[in-house]
Amino acid sequence: MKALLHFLGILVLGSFSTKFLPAQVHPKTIALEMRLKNLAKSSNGVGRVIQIGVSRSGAPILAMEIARNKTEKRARPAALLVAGLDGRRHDDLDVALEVAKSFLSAKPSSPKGKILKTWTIWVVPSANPDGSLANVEGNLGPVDEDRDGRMDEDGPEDIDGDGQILWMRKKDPEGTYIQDSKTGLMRPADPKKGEAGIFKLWREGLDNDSDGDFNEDPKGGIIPNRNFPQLFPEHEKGAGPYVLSEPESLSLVDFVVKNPRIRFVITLGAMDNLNNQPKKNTATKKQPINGYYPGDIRVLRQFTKAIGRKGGGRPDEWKGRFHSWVYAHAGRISIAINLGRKRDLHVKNRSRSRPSSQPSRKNISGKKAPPRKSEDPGKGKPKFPQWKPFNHPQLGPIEIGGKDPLKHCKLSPQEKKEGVPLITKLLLTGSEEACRLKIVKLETKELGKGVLEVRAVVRNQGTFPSRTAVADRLGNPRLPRLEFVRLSGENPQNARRWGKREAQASLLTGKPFVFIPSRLISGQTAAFKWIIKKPKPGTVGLRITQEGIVFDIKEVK
Ligand SMILES: [Ca+2]
Ligand SMILES: [Ca+2]
Ligand SMILES: [Ca+2]
Ligand SMILES: [Ca+2]
Repeated sequence: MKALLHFLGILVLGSFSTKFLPAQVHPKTIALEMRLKNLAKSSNGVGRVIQIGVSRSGAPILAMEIARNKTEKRARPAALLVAGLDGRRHDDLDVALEVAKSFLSAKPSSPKGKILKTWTIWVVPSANPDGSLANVEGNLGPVDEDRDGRMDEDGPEDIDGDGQILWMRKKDPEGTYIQDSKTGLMRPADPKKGEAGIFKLWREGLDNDSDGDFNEDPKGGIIPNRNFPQLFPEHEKGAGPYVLSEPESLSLVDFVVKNPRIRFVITLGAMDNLNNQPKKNTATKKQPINGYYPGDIRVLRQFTKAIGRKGGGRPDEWKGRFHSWVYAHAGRISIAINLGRKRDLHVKNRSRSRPSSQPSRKNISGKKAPPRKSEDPGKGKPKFPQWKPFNHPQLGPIEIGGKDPLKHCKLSPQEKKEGVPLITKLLLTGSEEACRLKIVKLETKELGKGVLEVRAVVRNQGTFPSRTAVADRLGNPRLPRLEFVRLSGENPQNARRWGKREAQASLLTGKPFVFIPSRLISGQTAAFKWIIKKPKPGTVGLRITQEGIVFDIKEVK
Protein backbone atom coordinates (compact mmCIF):
# COMPACT_ATOMS: atom_id res chain seq x y z
CA MET A 1 0.00 0.00 0.00
CA LYS A 2 2.77 2.40 0.94
CA ALA A 3 4.47 1.70 -2.36
CA LEU A 4 1.23 2.38 -4.19
CA LEU A 5 0.72 5.69 -2.39
CA HIS A 6 4.30 6.61 -3.15
CA PHE A 7 3.75 5.78 -6.77
CA LEU A 8 0.54 7.80 -6.84
CA GLY A 9 2.43 10.66 -5.25
CA ILE A 10 5.01 10.65 -8.01
CA LEU A 11 2.30 10.36 -10.61
CA VAL A 12 0.45 13.29 -9.12
CA LEU A 13 3.60 15.39 -8.83
CA GLY A 14 4.52 14.62 -12.38
CA SER A 15 1.26 15.73 -13.89
CA PHE A 16 0.46 18.63 -11.61
CA SER A 17 2.64 21.61 -10.97
CA THR A 18 2.05 23.55 -7.81
CA LYS A 19 3.77 26.56 -6.33
CA PHE A 20 2.80 25.69 -2.76
CA LEU A 21 4.45 22.32 -2.65
CA PRO A 22 7.15 21.92 -0.01
CA ALA A 23 9.62 19.03 -0.11
CA GLN A 24 7.53 16.26 1.47
CA VAL A 25 3.79 16.47 1.24
CA HIS A 26 1.45 13.55 1.66
CA PRO A 27 -0.38 12.45 -1.51
CA LYS A 28 -3.72 13.03 0.23
CA THR A 29 -2.80 16.66 0.86
CA ILE A 30 -1.84 16.99 -2.77
CA ALA A 31 -5.14 15.39 -3.72
CA LEU A 32 -7.05 18.06 -1.79
CA GLU A 33 -5.02 20.79 -3.43
CA MET A 34 -5.76 19.27 -6.83
CA ARG A 35 -9.44 19.09 -6.05
CA LEU A 36 -9.49 22.76 -5.07
CA LYS A 37 -7.48 23.81 -8.11
CA ASN A 38 -9.68 21.83 -10.47
CA LEU A 39 -12.77 23.43 -8.93
CA ALA A 40 -11.23 26.87 -9.40
CA LYS A 41 -10.20 26.05 -12.96
CA SER A 42 -13.71 25.15 -14.03
CA SER A 43 -15.34 28.12 -12.30
CA ASN A 44 -14.89 30.76 -15.03
CA GLY A 45 -12.65 32.86 -12.85
CA VAL A 46 -15.02 32.92 -9.87
CA GLY A 47 -12.76 30.76 -7.70
CA ARG A 48 -9.09 31.09 -6.87
CA VAL A 49 -6.98 28.89 -4.59
CA ILE A 50 -4.90 30.79 -2.08
CA GLN A 51 -2.59 29.64 0.67
CA ILE A 52 -3.25 31.07 4.11
CA GLY A 53 -0.53 29.25 6.01
CA VAL A 54 1.54 26.15 6.53
CA SER A 55 0.98 23.20 8.87
CA ARG A 56 3.53 21.91 11.37
CA SER A 57 4.82 19.40 8.81
CA GLY A 58 4.99 22.01 6.05
CA ALA A 59 1.76 21.14 4.25
CA PRO A 60 -0.08 24.14 2.80
CA ILE A 61 -3.28 25.34 4.46
CA LEU A 62 -5.41 26.34 1.53
CA ALA A 63 -8.50 28.43 0.98
CA MET A 64 -10.85 28.78 -1.94
CA GLU A 65 -11.53 32.43 -2.61
CA ILE A 66 -14.92 32.90 -4.26
CA ALA A 67 -15.94 36.25 -5.79
CA ARG A 68 -17.31 37.65 -9.04
CA ASN A 69 -16.15 40.94 -10.64
CA LYS A 70 -12.75 40.63 -9.08
CA THR A 71 -11.58 44.19 -9.77
CA GLU A 72 -13.19 45.82 -6.75
CA LYS A 73 -12.75 42.87 -4.44
CA ARG A 74 -10.53 44.64 -1.93
CA ALA A 75 -13.35 46.99 -1.11
CA ARG A 76 -16.00 44.36 -0.49
CA PRO A 77 -17.16 42.61 2.65
CA ALA A 78 -16.14 38.99 3.15
CA ALA A 79 -17.21 35.82 4.94
CA LEU A 80 -14.96 33.01 6.12
CA LEU A 81 -15.93 29.34 6.41
CA VAL A 82 -13.50 27.09 8.30
CA ALA A 83 -13.60 23.28 8.60
CA GLY A 84 -11.19 20.55 9.62
CA LEU A 85 -9.54 22.27 12.56
CA ASP A 86 -10.20 18.95 14.30
CA GLY A 87 -8.42 16.46 12.03
CA ARG A 88 -10.91 13.71 12.83
CA ARG A 89 -13.86 15.55 11.32
CA HIS A 90 -13.48 14.55 7.66
CA ASP A 91 -17.19 14.90 6.97
CA ASP A 92 -17.09 18.61 7.80
CA LEU A 93 -14.29 18.94 5.26
CA ASP A 94 -16.49 17.31 2.61
CA VAL A 95 -19.42 19.59 3.45
CA ALA A 96 -17.21 22.70 3.23
CA LEU A 97 -15.95 21.58 -0.19
CA GLU A 98 -19.49 20.93 -1.41
CA VAL A 99 -20.57 24.39 -0.23
CA ALA A 100 -17.63 25.94 -2.08
CA LYS A 101 -18.57 23.94 -5.16
CA SER A 102 -22.18 25.09 -5.07
CA PHE A 103 -21.16 28.75 -4.86
CA LEU A 104 -18.60 28.34 -7.64
CA SER A 105 -21.19 26.89 -9.98
CA ALA A 106 -24.03 29.25 -8.97
CA LYS A 107 -25.76 31.14 -11.77
CA PRO A 108 -25.11 34.90 -11.58
CA SER A 109 -28.85 35.55 -11.21
CA SER A 110 -29.34 33.09 -8.32
CA PRO A 111 -29.18 34.28 -4.68
CA LYS A 112 -25.74 32.71 -4.33
CA GLY A 113 -24.53 34.28 -7.58
CA LYS A 114 -25.85 37.71 -6.57
CA ILE A 115 -24.02 37.66 -3.25
CA LEU A 116 -20.78 36.87 -5.04
CA LYS A 117 -21.04 40.13 -7.00
CA THR A 118 -20.62 42.18 -3.84
CA TRP A 119 -19.02 39.74 -1.38
CA THR A 120 -15.97 37.53 -1.15
CA ILE A 121 -16.36 34.10 0.44
CA TRP A 122 -13.30 32.24 1.67
CA VAL A 123 -13.57 28.53 2.37
CA VAL A 124 -10.80 26.80 4.33
CA PRO A 125 -11.80 23.11 4.10
CA SER A 126 -8.85 21.60 5.98
CA ALA A 127 -7.44 23.92 8.63
CA ASN A 128 -5.37 21.12 10.21
CA PRO A 129 -4.05 19.04 7.29
CA ASP A 130 -1.56 17.02 9.38
CA GLY A 131 -4.21 15.96 11.91
CA SER A 132 -6.56 15.15 9.06
CA LEU A 133 -4.07 12.70 7.52
CA ALA A 134 -3.56 10.86 10.81
CA ASN A 135 -7.23 11.10 11.80
CA VAL A 136 -6.42 12.85 15.09
CA GLU A 137 -7.60 16.07 16.74
CA GLY A 138 -4.07 17.41 17.17
CA ASN A 139 -1.47 18.50 14.63
CA LEU A 140 1.02 15.65 15.21
CA GLY A 141 3.56 17.83 16.99
CA PRO A 142 5.56 15.21 18.96
CA VAL A 143 4.63 14.79 22.65
CA ASP A 144 6.01 12.15 25.05
CA GLU A 145 2.77 11.24 26.79
CA ASP A 146 4.14 8.51 29.09
CA ARG A 147 7.46 10.31 29.69
CA ASP A 148 9.58 7.34 28.71
CA GLY A 149 11.92 9.43 26.56
CA ARG A 150 10.32 8.29 23.31
CA MET A 151 7.78 10.32 21.34
CA ASP A 152 4.59 8.90 19.87
CA GLU A 153 5.98 5.36 20.00
CA ASP A 154 2.79 3.46 20.79
CA GLY A 155 -0.53 4.37 19.22
CA PRO A 156 -3.66 2.32 18.46
CA GLU A 157 -3.85 0.07 15.38
CA ASP A 158 -6.48 -1.87 13.48
CA ILE A 159 -5.14 -5.30 14.41
CA ASP A 160 -8.05 -7.41 13.16
CA GLY A 161 -8.08 -5.63 9.80
CA ASP A 162 -11.79 -4.70 9.80
CA GLY A 163 -11.03 -1.07 8.90
CA GLN A 164 -11.90 0.29 12.33
CA ILE A 165 -9.90 0.96 15.46
CA LEU A 166 -12.24 0.00 18.30
CA TRP A 167 -11.60 -1.48 21.75
CA MET A 168 -10.00 -4.64 23.20
CA ARG A 169 -11.24 -6.31 26.36
CA LYS A 170 -10.02 -9.27 28.32
CA LYS A 171 -11.49 -10.91 31.37
CA ASP A 172 -9.10 -10.32 34.26
CA PRO A 173 -9.47 -10.49 38.06
CA GLU A 174 -7.73 -7.11 38.20
CA GLY A 175 -10.06 -5.61 35.60
CA THR A 176 -12.00 -2.48 36.52
CA TYR A 177 -14.57 -2.44 33.70
CA ILE A 178 -17.99 -4.01 33.25
CA GLN A 179 -20.49 -4.00 30.38
CA ASP A 180 -23.51 -1.89 31.28
CA SER A 181 -26.60 -4.07 31.14
CA LYS A 182 -28.82 -1.26 29.80
CA THR A 183 -26.62 0.56 27.25
CA GLY A 184 -24.36 -2.35 26.34
CA LEU A 185 -21.40 0.03 26.67
CA MET A 186 -18.27 -0.66 28.67
CA ARG A 187 -17.90 1.44 31.80
CA PRO A 188 -15.88 1.44 35.02
CA ALA A 189 -17.49 -0.65 37.76
CA ASP A 190 -18.89 1.34 40.67
CA PRO A 191 -17.88 -0.33 43.96
CA LYS A 192 -20.35 1.90 45.85
CA LYS A 193 -23.15 0.05 44.07
CA GLY A 194 -21.57 -3.29 44.87
CA GLU A 195 -20.23 -3.72 41.34
CA ALA A 196 -16.90 -5.43 40.70
CA GLY A 197 -14.87 -5.02 37.51
CA ILE A 198 -14.30 -8.10 35.37
CA PHE A 199 -12.63 -6.71 32.24
CA LYS A 200 -9.46 -4.90 31.35
CA LEU A 201 -10.07 -2.44 28.52
CA TRP A 202 -7.71 -0.86 25.98
CA ARG A 203 -7.95 0.84 22.60
CA GLU A 204 -7.34 -1.69 19.84
CA GLY A 205 -3.63 -2.12 19.12
CA LEU A 206 -0.26 -3.60 20.05
CA ASP A 207 2.22 -2.69 22.74
CA ASN A 208 4.61 -1.39 20.09
CA ASP A 209 7.47 -0.58 22.47
CA SER A 210 7.00 -3.60 24.78
CA ASP A 211 6.77 -1.48 27.93
CA GLY A 212 3.72 -3.37 29.17
CA ASP A 213 1.25 -0.58 28.33
CA PHE A 214 -0.97 -0.58 25.28
CA ASN A 215 -1.35 2.52 23.08
CA GLU A 216 -0.10 4.79 25.85
CA ASP A 217 1.66 7.30 23.61
CA PRO A 218 -0.24 7.81 20.36
CA LYS A 219 0.39 10.41 17.70
CA GLY A 220 -1.65 13.46 18.34
CA GLY A 221 0.34 16.49 19.30
CA ILE A 222 -1.06 19.85 20.17
CA ILE A 223 -4.70 20.54 19.46
CA PRO A 224 -4.93 23.65 17.29
CA ASN A 225 -8.46 24.35 18.44
CA ARG A 226 -7.27 24.65 22.06
CA ASN A 227 -4.42 26.98 21.19
CA PHE A 228 -6.23 30.29 20.55
CA PRO A 229 -5.86 33.20 22.97
CA GLN A 230 -9.43 33.45 24.26
CA LEU A 231 -9.60 31.81 27.76
CA PHE A 232 -6.51 29.76 26.80
CA PRO A 233 -6.50 26.53 28.90
CA GLU A 234 -2.87 26.79 29.96
CA HIS A 235 -1.34 23.52 31.25
CA GLU A 236 -4.30 21.49 29.99
CA LYS A 237 -3.53 18.51 27.79
CA GLY A 238 -3.06 19.40 24.15
CA ALA A 239 -3.40 23.16 24.62
CA GLY A 240 0.21 23.85 23.67
CA PRO A 241 3.04 25.65 25.49
CA TYR A 242 1.66 29.16 24.84
CA VAL A 243 -1.07 30.84 22.83
CA LEU A 244 -0.73 30.54 19.05
CA SER A 245 2.34 28.30 19.42
CA GLU A 246 1.00 26.16 16.56
CA PRO A 247 1.29 27.11 12.88
CA GLU A 248 -2.33 26.06 12.28
CA SER A 249 -3.85 28.40 14.87
CA LEU A 250 -1.45 31.19 13.98
CA SER A 251 -2.32 30.92 10.27
CA LEU A 252 -6.03 31.42 10.90
CA VAL A 253 -5.50 34.35 13.26
CA ASP A 254 -3.10 35.92 10.80
CA PHE A 255 -5.60 35.56 7.98
CA VAL A 256 -8.45 37.15 9.92
CA VAL A 257 -6.27 40.01 11.17
CA LYS A 258 -4.92 40.70 7.68
CA ASN A 259 -8.42 40.76 6.22
CA PRO A 260 -10.41 43.17 8.37
CA ARG A 261 -13.19 43.20 5.78
CA ILE A 262 -14.30 39.80 7.11
CA ARG A 263 -17.77 40.42 8.53
CA PHE A 264 -18.57 36.98 9.88
CA VAL A 265 -16.94 33.58 10.35
CA ILE A 266 -18.57 30.14 10.31
CA THR A 267 -16.63 27.34 12.03
CA LEU A 268 -17.64 23.72 11.45
CA GLY A 269 -16.72 21.37 14.26
CA ALA A 270 -17.78 20.08 17.63
CA MET A 271 -18.61 23.54 18.98
CA ASP A 272 -22.06 24.97 18.47
CA ASN A 273 -23.61 28.33 19.33
CA LEU A 274 -26.68 28.08 17.11
CA ASN A 275 -28.30 24.92 18.44
CA ASN A 276 -27.11 25.81 21.89
CA GLN A 277 -28.04 28.87 23.85
CA PRO A 278 -25.07 31.22 23.56
CA LYS A 279 -23.89 32.08 27.05
CA LYS A 280 -24.08 35.67 28.20
CA ASN A 281 -20.96 37.59 29.07
CA THR A 282 -20.63 37.96 32.83
CA ALA A 283 -17.10 39.38 32.88
CA THR A 284 -16.40 42.85 34.17
CA LYS A 285 -14.47 45.30 32.00
CA LYS A 286 -11.19 44.20 33.58
CA GLN A 287 -11.76 40.48 33.04
CA PRO A 288 -11.50 38.60 29.75
CA ILE A 289 -14.82 38.32 27.93
CA ASN A 290 -16.46 34.97 28.74
CA GLY A 291 -19.67 35.09 26.74
CA TYR A 292 -21.74 36.94 24.17
CA TYR A 293 -23.16 40.45 24.55
CA PRO A 294 -26.97 40.64 24.40
CA GLY A 295 -26.94 42.57 21.10
CA ASP A 296 -24.81 39.85 19.52
CA ILE A 297 -26.97 37.04 20.88
CA ARG A 298 -29.84 38.66 18.98
CA VAL A 299 -27.79 38.46 15.77
CA LEU A 300 -26.88 34.81 16.43
CA ARG A 301 -30.56 34.04 17.01
CA GLN A 302 -31.30 35.37 13.52
CA PHE A 303 -28.99 32.74 12.08
CA THR A 304 -30.60 30.06 14.25
CA LYS A 305 -34.00 31.12 12.99
CA ALA A 306 -32.84 31.21 9.37
CA ILE A 307 -31.96 27.51 9.47
CA GLY A 308 -35.20 26.57 11.20
CA ARG A 309 -33.70 25.61 14.51
CA LYS A 310 -34.51 26.70 17.98
CA GLY A 311 -31.60 27.27 20.31
CA GLY A 312 -31.46 25.52 23.63
CA GLY A 313 -29.25 23.18 25.56
CA ARG A 314 -25.73 23.58 26.84
CA PRO A 315 -23.75 26.68 25.90
CA ASP A 316 -20.71 26.41 23.66
CA GLU A 317 -17.30 26.02 25.25
CA TRP A 318 -14.77 28.83 24.86
CA LYS A 319 -11.40 27.65 26.16
CA GLY A 320 -8.77 28.39 23.54
CA ARG A 321 -11.23 27.87 20.70
CA PHE A 322 -11.09 29.53 17.31
CA HIS A 323 -14.73 30.62 17.29
CA SER A 324 -14.42 32.33 20.69
CA TRP A 325 -11.29 34.15 19.52
CA VAL A 326 -13.13 35.38 16.41
CA TYR A 327 -15.82 36.87 18.63
CA ALA A 328 -13.95 38.08 21.70
CA HIS A 329 -10.72 39.28 20.05
CA ALA A 330 -11.56 40.03 16.44
CA GLY A 331 -15.02 41.38 17.35
CA ARG A 332 -16.62 39.62 14.38
CA ILE A 333 -19.89 37.71 14.27
CA SER A 334 -18.78 34.14 15.00
CA ILE A 335 -20.96 31.16 14.20
CA ALA A 336 -19.97 27.71 15.38
CA ILE A 337 -22.00 24.76 14.21
CA ASN A 338 -21.86 21.02 14.80
CA LEU A 339 -23.61 19.41 11.86
CA GLY A 340 -23.90 16.15 13.77
CA ARG A 341 -25.83 17.68 16.62
CA LYS A 342 -29.50 17.32 15.98
CA ARG A 343 -30.55 17.06 19.57
CA ASP A 344 -32.18 20.45 19.59
CA LEU A 345 -33.49 20.37 16.05
CA HIS A 346 -36.96 19.20 17.02
CA VAL A 347 -37.09 20.79 20.42
CA LYS A 348 -40.28 22.66 19.55
CA ASN A 349 -42.28 19.51 18.96
CA ARG A 350 -40.64 17.53 21.67
CA SER A 351 -41.67 19.95 24.38
CA ARG A 352 -45.32 19.63 23.40
CA SER A 353 -47.24 16.44 23.97
CA ARG A 354 -48.90 15.19 20.83
CA PRO A 355 -50.81 12.09 19.90
CA SER A 356 -48.48 9.44 18.58
CA SER A 357 -50.71 9.02 15.53
CA GLN A 358 -49.67 12.46 14.24
CA PRO A 359 -45.98 12.41 13.69
CA SER A 360 -45.05 15.93 12.66
CA ARG A 361 -41.33 16.03 12.93
CA LYS A 362 -39.72 17.55 9.90
CA ASN A 363 -36.12 18.26 9.16
CA ILE A 364 -34.79 21.46 7.67
CA SER A 365 -35.39 20.42 4.08
CA GLY A 366 -39.04 19.82 4.92
CA LYS A 367 -38.76 16.07 4.55
CA LYS A 368 -39.70 13.73 7.29
CA ALA A 369 -36.82 13.01 9.61
CA PRO A 370 -35.75 9.43 10.30
CA PRO A 371 -37.18 7.96 13.50
CA ARG A 372 -35.55 8.93 16.75
CA LYS A 373 -33.69 6.34 18.74
CA SER A 374 -36.54 5.82 21.17
CA GLU A 375 -38.96 5.12 18.30
CA ASP A 376 -36.54 2.80 16.56
CA PRO A 377 -38.09 -0.64 16.10
CA GLY A 378 -34.67 -2.16 16.74
CA LYS A 379 -34.80 -0.62 20.21
CA GLY A 380 -32.46 -2.07 22.78
CA LYS A 381 -30.07 -3.51 20.23
CA PRO A 382 -26.75 -1.75 20.56
CA LYS A 383 -25.76 -0.17 17.22
CA PHE A 384 -22.00 -0.48 17.75
CA PRO A 385 -20.06 -3.52 16.56
CA GLN A 386 -20.46 -6.53 18.80
CA TRP A 387 -17.54 -8.10 20.63
CA LYS A 388 -15.66 -10.68 18.59
CA PRO A 389 -12.99 -13.08 19.83
CA PHE A 390 -9.47 -12.41 18.62
CA ASN A 391 -6.11 -13.97 19.34
CA HIS A 392 -3.84 -11.07 20.30
CA PRO A 393 -0.10 -11.73 19.78
CA GLN A 394 0.74 -10.18 23.15
CA LEU A 395 -2.44 -10.53 25.24
CA GLY A 396 -3.60 -13.92 24.04
CA PRO A 397 -7.34 -14.54 23.58
CA ILE A 398 -9.27 -11.25 23.83
CA GLU A 399 -12.39 -9.68 22.34
CA ILE A 400 -12.48 -6.70 19.95
CA GLY A 401 -15.52 -4.48 19.58
CA GLY A 402 -17.44 -1.73 21.36
CA LYS A 403 -18.50 1.72 20.31
CA ASP A 404 -16.47 3.53 17.64
CA PRO A 405 -14.52 6.13 19.64
CA LEU A 406 -14.66 8.53 16.70
CA LYS A 407 -18.41 8.27 16.17
CA HIS A 408 -19.02 11.79 17.52
CA CYS A 409 -16.72 13.15 14.81
CA LYS A 410 -18.66 11.55 11.98
CA LEU A 411 -21.82 12.63 10.20
CA SER A 412 -24.52 10.36 8.87
CA PRO A 413 -25.10 10.53 5.09
CA GLN A 414 -28.32 12.43 5.87
CA GLU A 415 -26.51 14.96 8.08
CA LYS A 416 -23.87 15.48 5.40
CA LYS A 417 -26.51 16.04 2.75
CA GLU A 418 -28.45 18.47 4.91
CA GLY A 419 -25.25 20.23 5.96
CA VAL A 420 -24.65 21.75 2.52
CA PRO A 421 -27.92 23.74 2.19
CA LEU A 422 -27.69 24.59 5.87
CA ILE A 423 -24.24 26.20 5.62
CA THR A 424 -25.29 27.85 2.37
CA LYS A 425 -28.26 29.36 4.20
CA LEU A 426 -25.98 30.69 6.93
CA LEU A 427 -23.69 32.30 4.34
CA LEU A 428 -26.66 33.86 2.55
CA THR A 429 -28.20 35.10 5.80
CA GLY A 430 -24.92 36.61 6.95
CA SER A 431 -24.41 38.48 3.70
CA GLU A 432 -28.00 39.46 2.94
CA GLU A 433 -28.77 40.73 6.44
CA ALA A 434 -25.39 42.41 6.91
CA CYS A 435 -25.16 46.13 7.40
CA ARG A 436 -25.34 48.01 4.07
CA LEU A 437 -24.73 51.70 4.56
CA LYS A 438 -25.95 54.01 1.81
CA ILE A 439 -25.93 57.74 1.31
CA VAL A 440 -29.67 58.02 0.69
CA LYS A 441 -29.71 61.80 0.47
CA LEU A 442 -26.99 64.23 -0.57
CA GLU A 443 -28.19 67.82 -0.84
CA THR A 444 -26.20 70.97 -1.47
CA LYS A 445 -27.29 74.58 -1.15
CA GLU A 446 -25.34 77.57 -2.44
CA LEU A 447 -24.84 80.09 0.33
CA GLY A 448 -23.25 82.61 -2.07
CA LYS A 449 -19.61 83.63 -2.64
CA GLY A 450 -18.64 80.11 -3.72
CA VAL A 451 -19.75 78.58 -0.43
CA LEU A 452 -21.81 75.38 -0.26
CA GLU A 453 -23.87 73.80 2.50
CA VAL A 454 -23.71 69.99 2.28
CA ARG A 455 -26.27 67.75 3.98
CA ALA A 456 -26.01 63.97 3.86
CA VAL A 457 -28.32 61.29 5.22
CA VAL A 458 -26.97 57.78 5.74
CA ARG A 459 -29.19 54.73 6.11
CA ASN A 460 -28.44 51.14 7.05
CA GLN A 461 -30.31 49.08 4.49
CA GLY A 462 -29.36 45.79 6.12
CA THR A 463 -30.73 44.43 9.37
CA PHE A 464 -27.51 43.81 11.31
CA PRO A 465 -25.70 46.72 12.99
CA SER A 466 -22.48 48.00 11.42
CA ARG A 467 -20.48 46.12 14.02
CA THR A 468 -20.98 43.73 16.90
CA ALA A 469 -21.87 44.93 20.38
CA VAL A 470 -18.61 43.50 21.69
CA ALA A 471 -16.74 45.71 19.20
CA ASP A 472 -17.72 48.76 21.26
CA ARG A 473 -15.50 47.36 24.02
CA LEU A 474 -12.75 46.07 21.73
CA GLY A 475 -12.61 48.96 19.28
CA ASN A 476 -12.37 46.21 16.67
CA PRO A 477 -13.70 46.33 13.99
CA ARG A 478 -13.55 50.11 13.75
CA LEU A 479 -16.66 52.20 13.23
CA PRO A 480 -17.74 53.04 9.70
CA ARG A 481 -16.94 56.58 8.64
CA LEU A 482 -18.36 59.09 6.24
CA GLU A 483 -15.49 61.00 4.67
CA PHE A 484 -14.68 63.56 2.04
CA VAL A 485 -12.59 62.18 -0.82
CA ARG A 486 -10.85 63.53 -3.86
CA LEU A 487 -12.30 61.86 -6.93
CA SER A 488 -9.97 60.94 -9.75
CA GLY A 489 -11.13 59.51 -13.01
CA GLU A 490 -14.15 57.26 -13.39
CA ASN A 491 -13.30 54.57 -10.89
CA PRO A 492 -14.56 55.56 -7.43
CA GLN A 493 -12.14 53.00 -5.95
CA ASN A 494 -9.37 55.39 -6.85
CA ALA A 495 -10.83 58.16 -4.70
CA ARG A 496 -8.43 59.40 -2.03
CA ARG A 497 -9.44 60.56 1.42
CA TRP A 498 -8.96 64.29 1.99
CA GLY A 499 -5.63 65.08 3.54
CA LYS A 500 -5.09 67.79 6.14
CA ARG A 501 -4.25 70.41 3.55
CA GLU A 502 -7.33 69.74 1.44
CA ALA A 503 -9.53 69.80 4.53
CA GLN A 504 -8.06 73.10 5.68
CA ALA A 505 -8.43 74.64 2.25
CA SER A 506 -12.01 73.50 1.57
CA LEU A 507 -13.80 72.88 4.85
CA LEU A 508 -15.42 75.87 6.59
CA THR A 509 -17.40 73.99 9.28
CA GLY A 510 -17.47 70.31 10.26
CA LYS A 511 -14.80 67.62 10.09
CA PRO A 512 -13.28 65.92 7.03
CA PHE A 513 -14.67 62.61 8.32
CA VAL A 514 -17.34 61.57 10.84
CA PHE A 515 -18.03 58.22 12.47
CA ILE A 516 -21.40 56.64 11.81
CA PRO A 517 -22.99 55.35 15.03
CA SER A 518 -22.56 51.58 15.43
CA ARG A 519 -26.10 50.92 16.57
CA LEU A 520 -27.56 52.22 13.32
CA ILE A 521 -29.72 49.23 12.43
CA SER A 522 -32.33 48.18 9.91
CA GLY A 523 -33.55 51.28 8.14
CA GLN A 524 -32.39 53.80 10.74
CA THR A 525 -30.75 56.97 9.45
CA ALA A 526 -28.18 59.48 10.62
CA ALA A 527 -27.80 63.04 9.24
CA PHE A 528 -24.65 65.11 8.84
CA LYS A 529 -23.93 68.71 7.77
CA TRP A 530 -20.90 70.68 6.57
CA ILE A 531 -20.12 74.00 4.94
CA ILE A 532 -17.43 73.80 2.27
CA LYS A 533 -16.00 75.84 -0.55
CA LYS A 534 -17.73 74.96 -3.80
CA PRO A 535 -15.63 72.32 -5.57
CA LYS A 536 -14.90 71.99 -9.27
CA PRO A 537 -17.20 69.40 -10.92
CA GLY A 538 -15.97 65.83 -10.58
CA THR A 539 -13.41 66.50 -7.87
CA VAL A 540 -15.08 65.98 -4.48
CA GLY A 541 -17.09 63.06 -3.13
CA LEU A 542 -18.49 61.65 0.09
CA ARG A 543 -17.70 58.02 0.83
CA ILE A 544 -18.74 55.52 3.49
CA THR A 545 -16.01 53.10 4.42
CA GLN A 546 -15.28 50.63 7.20
CA GLU A 547 -12.19 48.41 7.54
CA GLY A 548 -11.44 48.78 3.85
CA ILE A 549 -15.01 48.08 2.73
CA VAL A 550 -16.47 50.81 0.53
CA PHE A 551 -20.21 50.93 1.18
CA ASP A 552 -21.08 53.92 -0.97
CA ILE A 553 -19.59 56.91 -2.74
CA LYS A 554 -21.33 59.96 -4.20
CA GLU A 555 -20.10 63.13 -5.85
CA VAL A 556 -20.63 66.43 -4.05
CA LYS A 557 -21.75 69.03 -6.59
CA1 LIG B 1 6.59 7.88 25.05
CA1 LIG C 1 -10.27 -3.27 14.04
CA1 LIG D 1 3.59 0.47 25.03
CA1 LIG E 1 5.93 3.81 25.96
